[in-house]
Amino acid sequence: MTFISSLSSIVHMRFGDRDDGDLTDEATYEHVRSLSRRGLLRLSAGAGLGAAIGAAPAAPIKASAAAPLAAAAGGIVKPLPPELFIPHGTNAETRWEAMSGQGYLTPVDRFFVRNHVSTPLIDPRTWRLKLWGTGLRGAPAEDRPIEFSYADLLGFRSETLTAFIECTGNGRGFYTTQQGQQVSGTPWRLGAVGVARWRGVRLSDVLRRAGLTRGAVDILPRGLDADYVDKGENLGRVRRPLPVAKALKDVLLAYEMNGAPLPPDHGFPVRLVVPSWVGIASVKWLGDIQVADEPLFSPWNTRFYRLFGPGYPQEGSAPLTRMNVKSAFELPWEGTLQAGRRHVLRGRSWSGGGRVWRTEVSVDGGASWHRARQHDAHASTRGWVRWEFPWRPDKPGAHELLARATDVTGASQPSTAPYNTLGYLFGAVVRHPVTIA
Ligand SMILES: Nc1nc2c(c(=O)[nH]1)N[C@H]1C(S)=C(S)[C@@H](COP(=O)(O)O)O[C@H]1N2
Ligand SMILES: [Mo]
Repeated sequence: MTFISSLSSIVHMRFGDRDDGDLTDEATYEHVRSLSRRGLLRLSAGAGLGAAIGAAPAAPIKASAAAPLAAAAGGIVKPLPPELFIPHGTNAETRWEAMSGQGYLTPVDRFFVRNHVSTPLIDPRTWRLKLWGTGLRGAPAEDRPIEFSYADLLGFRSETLTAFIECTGNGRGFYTTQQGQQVSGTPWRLGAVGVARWRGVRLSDVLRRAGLTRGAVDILPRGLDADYVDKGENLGRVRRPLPVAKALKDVLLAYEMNGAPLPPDHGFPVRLVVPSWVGIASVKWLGDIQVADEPLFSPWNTRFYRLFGPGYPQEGSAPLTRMNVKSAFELPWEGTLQAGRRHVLRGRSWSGGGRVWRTEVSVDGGASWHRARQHDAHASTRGWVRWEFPWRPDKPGAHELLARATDVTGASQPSTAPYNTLGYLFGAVVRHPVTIA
């Protein structure tokens, strides 16, 4: 096999073939894209590998508004009772104590919502998923796309996947409260994450049905929510490029969440679920997907969702892909525990790097660590694990509880997170304050 044909076959690897070492981390993401920028993938098509590359250049993305029925007044449709959520503007954060006593999955009534704008209300009878671009046979133009109705998608073989979706800024508030650093963005604690059982259609099946070519490199899924205006600048609709390698590996076009149709706030009628990756990749209210034989760009992989700041290039790091390791206690923030009584501290740990291997707890500020008893040994590698640790506090006063997980790759949680101006990927051990009374 030549280098070029092996590259092409890796890019087109089947769903679930391999879990690691493929072209889906940051370094290789940039590598493949820069190779293709130099025309190598185009060359591979020219060399008779069976690719059909359209001659037309990719059309520029128009920042036009979609036409949903309406948008939810107040931005989010579902109730946001204060005992379940912490409000953050157009977003709502899950309170971790609301996960106490729950099963493995995050129920929809307490699943966090991250909306750039407002939840659009979409009629599934008129909704169409539109695919277009130079990475499809015949290079259909944006105004003459290949279309699938909601019923069409329900007619494909279905797939079920249990996976977390986590905002890249989850934990961002701790850059400031724990490390004294100023960062911009929503100051989430650890509640911008949830695990659900998603059912839908493999994106790979739909891409193939639409005529995916071997020359396709990137796709650009775009939401039907209104244009996002950032400090007076209209950036158009939410859209974030995704390498074809990841799109074919384990990405779902989801129409169900925890056994019921996707709720409006989580992307009805159809959203992407991009397991283990930054939440922004899981585009909600999917309207169209551009498929291209060249790298694609949008503000969501150029000015956002890269690391910026001292130690990073001017244009930022490579676009972020996998989430890092984190742990959270199912306890109120600044809650109270009774002294002289046995408590069972419970929590959950997860990682975009794969299954969490072990979680340790410290009740003395990090001086000593003890292994927590872990459940869900057979849970999805794309979900989380639950754990518990019995503790009998005796000294009344202020305390900090620490939890630290290690995933199968050996990645663990440091005591400080490296700074970046947008406050992404806070993976340090969080010092959870409690009062012993
Ligand atoms: N169309 C669209 N898709 C989107 C977003 C959005 O605002 N619009 N937010 C993204 C971000 S930043 C995250 S973290 C996840 C959140 O998914 P959830 O609201 O279902 O929890 O959706 C992603 N998909
Ligand atoms: Mo996010």
